[in-house]
Amino acid sequence: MLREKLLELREKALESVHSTNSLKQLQDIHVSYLGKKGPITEVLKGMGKLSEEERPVIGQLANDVRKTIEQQIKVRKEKLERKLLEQQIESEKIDVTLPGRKIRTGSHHLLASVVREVEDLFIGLGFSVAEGPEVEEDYYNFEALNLPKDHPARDMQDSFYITDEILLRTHTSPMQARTLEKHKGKGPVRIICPGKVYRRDNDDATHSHQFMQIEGLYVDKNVRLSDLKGVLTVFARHMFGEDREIRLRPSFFPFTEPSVEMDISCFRCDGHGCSVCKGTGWIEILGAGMVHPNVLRMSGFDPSVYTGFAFGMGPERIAMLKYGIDDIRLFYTNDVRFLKQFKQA
Ligand code: 2NL
Repeated sequence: MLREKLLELREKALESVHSTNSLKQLQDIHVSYLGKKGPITEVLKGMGKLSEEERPVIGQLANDVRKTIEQQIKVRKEKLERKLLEQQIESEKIDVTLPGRKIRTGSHHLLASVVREVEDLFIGLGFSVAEGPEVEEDYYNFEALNLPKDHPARDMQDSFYITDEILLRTHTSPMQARTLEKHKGKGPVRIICPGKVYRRDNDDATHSHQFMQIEGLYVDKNVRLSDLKGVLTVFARHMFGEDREIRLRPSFFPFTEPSVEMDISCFRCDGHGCSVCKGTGWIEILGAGMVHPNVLRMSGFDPSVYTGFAFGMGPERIAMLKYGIDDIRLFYTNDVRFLKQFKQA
């Protein structure tokens, strides 16, 4: 009777042990068969009723059953643990032969590169870079540049005013006026002023309410228009090729007298006439002139002792010509498809 019970227990226990795939379940099986309140303990309790001869036989059997179950649980446990480890190793496997992920690097904006290129050239000629506020006083933006309050050019340059006396600068010239003032009437002054400027304008392919300007200024004794021509020729050839010729046409700016507009011979057709130069062989690049005596005087320089030249250009225009860009808004809308075409090596 007890013998059959033990054999049946063994069979049932081993069957559960071999059919489970979970360590937790295996632990439960261990507790339920071999624990203090388990069926084998129960059998052993009933041994008192057995005869002298039967007792050691059943006792031996009970121990064997217990040992067999224990041993099979151990075997099963090791097998399950090994399987689990193998699964983990498989799932954590990495393929060391996969190519790495490409690191995408940023680059300078095309406008920044053009400004840098112009700066570097003028630094090489002995100029310093001067930068200043974009929110400017009316005095430096207009008054000090020979544009008095009733000057018609002030209406032409529709500006962003903040108060009656404060505005967003409409050109970088106020920085040049400030620098002249600081030198207290003593030359030489050789500066280049790059920066953002603002005008009230409706944006389209060729206009922007915010754009960049680079202005240059050279004030000293004996500075002549021929010096301006020489410097601008070096500039034109550096930016657009060694074969360039320049041409100065008379023009007007309130802050220079005389004033000129500079053209370069077309870099695409070498002056023969094409779509870039609209058949003229020449391309307009910048405005310039000899600093107006009134500007020198207002900034503390004696115009009978000092003379100077100044010029101003738009880096957007330079970049658009050089790289065939047809819409100024491309500079400000940060489309990477546009920007990445001008990545420097
Ligand atoms: C243009 C023309 C120009 C200047 C800027 C200047 C500055 C001082 C004194 C005299 Cl402090 N002149 N700047 C002179 C001539 C032309 O810019 O078309 N810019 C895009």
